[in-house]
Amino acid sequence: MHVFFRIAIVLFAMWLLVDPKTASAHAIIVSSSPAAGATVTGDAVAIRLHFNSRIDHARSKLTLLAPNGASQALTPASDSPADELNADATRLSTGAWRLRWQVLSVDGHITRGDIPFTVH
Ligand SMILES: [Cu+2]
Repeated sequence: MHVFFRIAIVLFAMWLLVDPKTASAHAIIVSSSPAAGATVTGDAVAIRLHFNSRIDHARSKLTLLAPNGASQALTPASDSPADELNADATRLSTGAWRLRWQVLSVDGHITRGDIPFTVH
C-alpha cells in the first residue's frame, strides 16, 4: 500500500476520534442531589441534576421508580439553569427508589442514566 494512502487512513481515524462536536458535548452528570446511593430522610426530595453542558429542558425527562415498581413522571422545573434538570419529589414512601433521567443536549445527542437512592 502506498505510504501516503496509509497516512491518510491514520489521519482520518484520528479525526473521527477527536472531533469535538461528536466527542465532548454529550450531557454527562457532573453532580446530583440526591447522589447515587445516598440515603435521604423525610418524604420530600429536591432533585437537582447538574450536567457538563446545556440541555434542552423541553425534551428532557425525569422518572421516579418507586420501591413497589410503580413509575411516575416528574415535571422538570422550567426555571432551572441551562445545565441543570431540577424537580421536586414529594410524598415518598420509605425504601429503595430510582431516579431515571434522559436528557437531550444542545448537540442533539441523548444520554440517560439511573440514580438509585434510599428514603429512610
Ligand atoms: Cu453529543
